[in-house]
Amino acid sequence: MHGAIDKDVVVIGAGITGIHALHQLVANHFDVQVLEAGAGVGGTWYWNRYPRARFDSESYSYGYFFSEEIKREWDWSEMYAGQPEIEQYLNFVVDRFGLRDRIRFGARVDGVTFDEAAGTWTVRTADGFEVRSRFVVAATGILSIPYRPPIEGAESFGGEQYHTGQWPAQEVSFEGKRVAVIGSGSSGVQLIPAVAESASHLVVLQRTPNWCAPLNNQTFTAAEQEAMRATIDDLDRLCRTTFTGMPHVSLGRSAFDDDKEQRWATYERLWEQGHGHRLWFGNYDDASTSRAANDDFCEFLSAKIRSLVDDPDVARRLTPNDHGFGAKRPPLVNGYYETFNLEHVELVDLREDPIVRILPNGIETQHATYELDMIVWATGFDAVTGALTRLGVTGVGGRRLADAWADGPFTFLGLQTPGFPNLFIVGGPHATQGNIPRSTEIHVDVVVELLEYMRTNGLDRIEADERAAAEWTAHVYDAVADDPDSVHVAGTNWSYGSNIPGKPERLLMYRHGLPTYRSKVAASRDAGYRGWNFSTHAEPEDGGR
Ligand code: NA7
Repeated sequence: MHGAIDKDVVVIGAGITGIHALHQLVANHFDVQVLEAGAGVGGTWYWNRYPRARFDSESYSYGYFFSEEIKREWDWSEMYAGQPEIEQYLNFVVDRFGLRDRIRFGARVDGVTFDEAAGTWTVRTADGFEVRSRFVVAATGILSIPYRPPIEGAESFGGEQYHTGQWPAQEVSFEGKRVAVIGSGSSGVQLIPAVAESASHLVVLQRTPNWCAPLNNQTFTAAEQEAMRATIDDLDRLCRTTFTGMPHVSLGRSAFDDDKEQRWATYERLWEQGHGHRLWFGNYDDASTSRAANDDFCEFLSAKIRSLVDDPDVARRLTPNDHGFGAKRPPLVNGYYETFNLEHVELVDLREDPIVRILPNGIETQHATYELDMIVWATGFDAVTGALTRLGVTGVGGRRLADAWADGPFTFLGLQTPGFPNLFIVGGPHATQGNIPRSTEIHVDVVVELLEYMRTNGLDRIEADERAAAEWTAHVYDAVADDPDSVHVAGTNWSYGSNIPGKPERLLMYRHGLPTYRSKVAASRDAGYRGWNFSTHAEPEDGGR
């Protein structure tokens, strides 16, 4: 290998995926430096520490499967663990394998520059640290840049303001306060019942209602934990067979194979007993793909909302009318709808009464003024590409990644972009949407496999082939090619980038499912790593096919 380097690999981010990458690289004898902006590990699970933040994938299915020690030594206390336990888990993993001293905390990367002559990357952080490496692995997460809509007057507000995605470490008290929550996505609907418990008045400012499903969480007994540990390899195998990497399997028949009474009895059973996303993925096979089946299910859900919310007008405003169930990731709730029956909780429909401005002492809408002590922004993220385009990545010929992706991300397998050799992205754009760790573990394994292949063969430069990236990106978009029966209806959706004004609307995630993703990786490998161009830095040679 040529060019003086400090480390073989710099990993950016110490969240779920970065920690996994660190472990696998160290286990394979690569010298690694991790740079992490936070003061602790966890990434998304470090920053999103708002009350009641929790998994909506089953805890055991979300944990790491790569290590027998972790599988044996860790017990989850709940079927859907809360943020504090998730953060503990990630700290446990880091310490169990002695990885902490490889991580530099408080290190926000603001420059990643390719040196063509040396064939190396120089990674800089905002606090002036600099490290030169042969490879960079960006594990910056898909939900790591909080988005606050630019509403006039926000900086003039004299009370407390928080974003769910950047929640402070010290306790935030809602006790006796007049609080507004803006946004009703997954974060908002988790937080809102917690705020209602102690606030003197809560105003929920909702632009678009979502189809929420009951979480039906449960705590595990010691016997249940033991049983989960004993069968964890079966769970691993099951998650490998499903489209999303979640342990739910659809019912094996179409909605209209049953008459209405049977169908609604099935929905009722799923609502009462179905955990997590079972309502979505354990439903009739065509519940999310056939318009008629989806409409029928949405009718059931609308009736549920009406049964849970006392005021029919509030129930109407909480019922979506612009998208079908599953067109957006359905938030999972615990007591959310019932919160609106409380005297001191108010729902403002921003489509009927938009925000005009934020005042020093509250929020002014077109029809009212709300005096407030606190505003909580549950307004989502510049998702998927936001963190990567802010890293200050400059590749071959001084080309910026942000410019290369101006029209949307362009990748091969979601792992690399042509023009940025030796820079890998794990769990970023074009990664499979679903159960995140089940998707990103494949990325980590492929990157480590490629680095080992290069080491064995004396290669030190790898770059995605332009044509392979064009084919891959087109294949990603194929997943949402026009389908007359589709339940996808326009509206904002972070997985298309449409929640951020001005961001190009592109499908940002891979929607052909994990089994297909795996088969694409295997096809490349079987064809001698087709789609990648390898060379040694001294004598470039085309190893791609
Ligand atoms: P989401 O799902 O992007 O939700 C953001 C919410 O903020 C949503 O209700 C938005 O309404 C609302 N929003 C965004 N901009 C505005 C403005 N300008 N005015 C009013 N309301 C606004 O983010 P979350 O953090 O809840 O969840 C992200 C993911 O985390 C989730 O999908 C799970 O995978 C876990 P809109 O729908 O755009 O009308």
